[in-house]
Amino acid sequence: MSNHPLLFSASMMCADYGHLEDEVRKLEDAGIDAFHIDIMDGSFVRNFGMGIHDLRYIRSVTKKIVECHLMIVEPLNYVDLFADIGVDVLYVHPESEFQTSTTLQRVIESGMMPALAINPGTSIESVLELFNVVKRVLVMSVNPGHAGQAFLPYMEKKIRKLISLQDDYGFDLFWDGHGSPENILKYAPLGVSGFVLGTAALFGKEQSFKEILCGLREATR
Ligand code: S6P
Ligand code: MG
Repeated sequence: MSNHPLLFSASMMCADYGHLEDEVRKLEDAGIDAFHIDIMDGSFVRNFGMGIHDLRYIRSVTKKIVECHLMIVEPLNYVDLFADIGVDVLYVHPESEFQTSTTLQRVIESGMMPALAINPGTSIESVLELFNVVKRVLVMSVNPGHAGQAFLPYMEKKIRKLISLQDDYGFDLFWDGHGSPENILKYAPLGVSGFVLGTAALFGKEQSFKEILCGLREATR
């Protein structure tokens, strides 16, 4: 488990696209740590998330960490593209191809941080060896593809198990899907290193980004 402060990443598919640069500035001003970009292909998941142009734009207006969560089939074909755009952290799904270890190797060679995102239905045992090569594991607590979904209660056992594996394998555990204040307050002290914030905590609220992030930092200190 890392000794770093808790990291918060903004799920930009939940942002106001009419004022994207404003959203980025306000999030930076509020102290966000990273921008989370969900890339979908309508095949691995039944939705289309953000596109390459959105990603390039956000990369061009911030110096903060930009992380891409690839929900696409055959991600190996696109690793170089994301490296060229200047992505810092690349999450790939082991369910999306046959040879995820090859893809992760390519991510390492391209200079990005190798990271693994795992679906709710994927067992820890089936991907355990990959934990040796990634720096982060993103546990999906909802099925991938959409924001605004409910937390799947059967994930609790898996999350606790992943927390206990962090030290042995040397990865940090991050959380994606319904990262609500309640879940953050419950699981951060147990050892989850970071949360992707979407509609459950950050976007579409009456409070400002700054009020929300300050409140979360205060409550998890
Ligand atoms: C979902 C995607 C996520 C969501 C985010 C939404 O497939 O990977 O990054 O955008 O989790 O958060 P929330 O709070 O609306 O569930
Ligand atoms: Mg995501």
